[in-house]
Order: sequence, then structure tokens, then C-alpha cells
Amino acid sequence: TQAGCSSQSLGVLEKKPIKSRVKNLDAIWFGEHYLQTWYFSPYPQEYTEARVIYICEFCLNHFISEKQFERHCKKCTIRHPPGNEIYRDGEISFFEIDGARQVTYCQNLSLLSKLFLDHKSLYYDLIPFMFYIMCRSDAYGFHIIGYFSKEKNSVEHNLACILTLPHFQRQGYGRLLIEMSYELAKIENKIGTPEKPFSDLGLLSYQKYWQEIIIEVLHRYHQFHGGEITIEEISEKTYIAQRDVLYTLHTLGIGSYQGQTAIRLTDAMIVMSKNKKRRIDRSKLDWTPPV
Ligand code: 1VU
Repeated sequence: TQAGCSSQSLGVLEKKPIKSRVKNLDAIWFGEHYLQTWYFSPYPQEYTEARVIYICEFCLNHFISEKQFERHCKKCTIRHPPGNEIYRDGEISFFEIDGARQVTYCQNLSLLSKLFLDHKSLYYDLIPFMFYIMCRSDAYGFHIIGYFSKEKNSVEHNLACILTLPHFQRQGYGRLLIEMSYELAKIENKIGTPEKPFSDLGLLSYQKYWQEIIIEVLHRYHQFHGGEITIEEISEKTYIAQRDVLYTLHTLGIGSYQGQTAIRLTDAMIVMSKNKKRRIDRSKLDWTPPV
């Protein structure tokens, strides 16, 4: 039997957050990967009794037994997330998915991501969110690496939640997800900030991204114009909110030098800002903001 998630078992109609509880699964088989879980996720109880479950990496449906999973894999014809492909650069693609339309997929994605996220409550009302799924393609299909969600009508936030699946972490993909969220914000012409609170890893990733981008802007500005640049100008150039710019300048060691507020850019900082593993190529992004 194929196991989706009924709206009742998930409490879709209740808008209550699921509180963190004791970890209820030890591990998942995700496609061909065996992943140790980190946190509680509200999979239906019959699944969690198994302690290890099987998840189809394409449709994200979950199964209690290996046999059920194998039967499913023989039948499942899905090879990419169920939305529009908005970006492709070589083997990397992004798909845009509407939480109001692809309800089962987005519920399954939320259940899966909760296994690796503890600092946020999981809400089942997915209608207000869009999901941007990043995949790596090969001859077999589009394999999910991670995603970020974005509230459709948020005036403040350019990203709600971000995840790189554990077997893809520390390879520059989180940075790519963050960069994409800012590229979308540029097209919308909205300066924004990620929703808080951050997890420890979320904060580290954003700190690194903001530092790279702001050092790049300061270095270029210094080369071509010299003189002073305001926080507002940095924000307008990068679409990073002013308070995040200010926070980042503090992490970079802004201080008072000869009576002026300034920052000392070292060669190491400049090299760090240029040394990116992966980048979004904006010319390959085909996106208009959803109405
Ligand atoms: O690898 P670099 O040093 O060049 O850059 C890294 C590093 O500076 C930092 N970083 C880390 N530093 C120390 N230890 C770590 N384990 C670590 N992980 C990241 O971030 C830079 C970027 O690294 P990346 O591009 O390789 O990022 P990942 O693909 O590993 O993805 C980062 C996230 C945060 C998405 C990933 O760790 C993850 O999914 N964690 C679990 C879920 C989570 O905590 N999500 C963030 C929630 S906060 C939120 O959603 C509110 C916006």
C-alpha cells in the first residue's frame, strides 16, 4: 500500500504548531541513502513504531517496510518535484511549488524536513507558502538536495525555512539556496530578511553568506569610488536588510579608525568572499513572482 498522509492524521485543518517531542524515528532510508534523524517529526504513530522508515526521494511518500517501498519504487513514475522548473544550470535545477496546490508533496516535505529542524514549529497550513526545491539531475531523475520555503504575502521575509538534506550538507548548497532567495527578492524588488529564529547552522550559513556578499560590495566600491558608503546603500545593492548589514559589519569588525567608522578589509577577507564553491547564474533564472 502506498502511504500518503491523510489530512486528518496530519491535522491539516488545525493551525496549531506541533511542539517538539522526543525523537520518534532513528533513521530513514531516503532513496539509496541511510540517514540518521536528528529530531522528532509527527509521522503517524504506526510509522514511528518501526523506528526506521523508507521514503521515496521523488514523491516523498513514506513506507513502513522495505517490501512496500520496493513495490512503490517499481510503480512510481515521478522523477522530479511537482512544479515548474524555474532554474537550470548544468545538473542543478530549482522547482517552484505552491503549498496550496501540491498539498501532499508539501506535507511530506514538511514531515521530512522536521526530522532535521528543531527550532521552528511545524505548521500544517501550507497554503500561504511557496516551496523552492533544489535538485541535482542525472540520467535517472532530479534528486532533491534541499529547499527553502517563502511566505507568499510576507512584506518582511524573503525566506521562511531552509534545509539541505544531511548527505548534501557542507558542499555549498545551503549558500546556493540562500543566494536564490535573494535573487527572487531582487526580481520582486523587495529588500527582505530570513524569518527568525535561526538554528545554529542557519545562523552560521547566513553569517557566511552576508559576509561574502558585503565584503564583495565594499571591495568593489572601494576600488571604483573610494570614500564612504552608507548602510542603506549596501542594503540597496545587495537586497540584504539594513539590520542584517549592520549585524554583519559588526561580525567583520567595524570600528572607529582615526575618528571615522570604518572597516579594515584584509586580503584574507577578500579571498574568502571570492572563493565560492557554487553560484547562482541569474541569466538561467526564469521566474516571475506568483500573483
Ligand atoms: O563550508 P564553508 O565554511 O565555506 O561555509 C559554511 C560554513 O561557514 C557554515 N556552516 C557551518 N559551519 C560549521 N559547521 C557546520 N556544520 C556548518 N554548516 C554550515 O555555513 C557555510 C555554508 O555552508 P553550506 O553552503 O555548505 O551549507 P549547507 O548546505 O550545509 O546548508 C546549511 C543549512 C543550514 C541549510 C544546513 O546545515 C541544514 O539544513 N541544517 C538543518 C536545518 C536547519 O538548521 N536549517 C536552518 C534553519 S534556520 C531557518 O530556517 C530560518 C531562516
